[in-house]
Amino acid sequence: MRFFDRTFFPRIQAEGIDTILHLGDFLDRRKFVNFLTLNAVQTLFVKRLEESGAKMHCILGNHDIFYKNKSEVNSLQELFADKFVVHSKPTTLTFDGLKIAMLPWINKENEEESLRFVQETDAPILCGHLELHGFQVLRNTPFDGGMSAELFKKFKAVYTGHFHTRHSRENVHYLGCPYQITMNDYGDKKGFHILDTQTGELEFVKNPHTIFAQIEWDDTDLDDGKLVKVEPERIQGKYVRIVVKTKTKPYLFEKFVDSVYANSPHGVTIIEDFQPETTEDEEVDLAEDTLSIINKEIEGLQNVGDPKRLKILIRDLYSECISLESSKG
Ligand SMILES: [Mn+2]
Repeated sequence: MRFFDRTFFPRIQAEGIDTILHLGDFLDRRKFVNFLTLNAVQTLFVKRLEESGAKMHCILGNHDIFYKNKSEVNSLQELFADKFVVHSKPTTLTFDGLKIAMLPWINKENEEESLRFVQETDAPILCGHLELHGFQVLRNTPFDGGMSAELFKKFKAVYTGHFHTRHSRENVHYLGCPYQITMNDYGDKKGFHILDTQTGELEFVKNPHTIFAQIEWDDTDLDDGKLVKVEPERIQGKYVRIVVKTKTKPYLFEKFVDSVYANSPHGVTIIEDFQPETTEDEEVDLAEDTLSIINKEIEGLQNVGDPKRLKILIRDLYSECISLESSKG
C-alpha cells in the first residue's frame, strides 16, 4: 500500500498516465477474501485509482479464478466489475493507434479459443498471464512444463504476469510482481513499467519499499565489549530474517537480537545451526534461495529414481507452504 500511495499513483499523476494494464492475480486467494483485506483494497487502492482518473484494464490471472479448469466464476467480475475493465476473454485493444493483445489465463476450457486468438490477432504486443516452460517460476528455478514460448514468436514483445521474478528471454518479458509477496521475493528488483505508446519503449520504475529484510551475523571480528546496533528503518514493520554465519560471542548475539525485537519488526526468524548432520567439507551457500539449496541436495542424492519429479513435488509443496504461511491470520 505504501508502494501504491508513495510510488505508483504519484508517478501516474505526474506523467498524466490515463491507462493502467494489470496482468492478472489482482488478489492472491482464489476462493475467499476477508473483509479486512477487501476494505484495505477498496480504500487504499480502488478509491485512489478513481481519484487518479485512470482506467484500469485487468486480465484474469489464475489466482483470480475460482475453478481450476474454467474462468467463469472469478473475483474480478464479482467484486470489481464496475471499477476496472475486466477481460475474462482474449481481446485486442488499441491505445493511441498501438494495438495490444490482452490474453487472460489459459485453462482447459478456453485453450482452443486462446490459441486461435494468438494466431489471429495482428497486434505487435501481447499482454498475458502465461505459464511458460523454462522461465523462472522462482529466482534461479526454471519452470518445468507449461506452454512453449515458440507459440508467441510472432509478437514484437510479450509482457506477462504470473511468475514473480522479473526476467526476459528474447521477446518474452516476465515483468515480475510490483512488490514483495513472499520471502522468495527478497533481493529481487520490484516495480512497475511505463509503456510509451508512441515509441513502444518500456521503462522500469523501481519500487523502493520492501517488507522483508535479511541480516547476516558474523561476529568473528567484533569487539567483545561493543554492542551491535541495527538501523531501525531497516527492520521496522518488516519480516526480518537473521542468518547466523559465525557465532562465537553469544552475549553480543543475544543483545543484538533484543535490539532487533526492540525496533518493532513484524516478525523475526533466526536461521542458525543449519548444517548439523552434513559432513565437514559440505557448505551451504545461504546467499541462494531455499529451493535452489533443496534442488542441489536432491541432485546430490543417490537412489532417487526420478529426481526431476521429486524436484517438482518439493517445489509444489514449498509453494503451498509459502502461500499457507502468507494467508494466515
Ligand atoms: Mn498467476
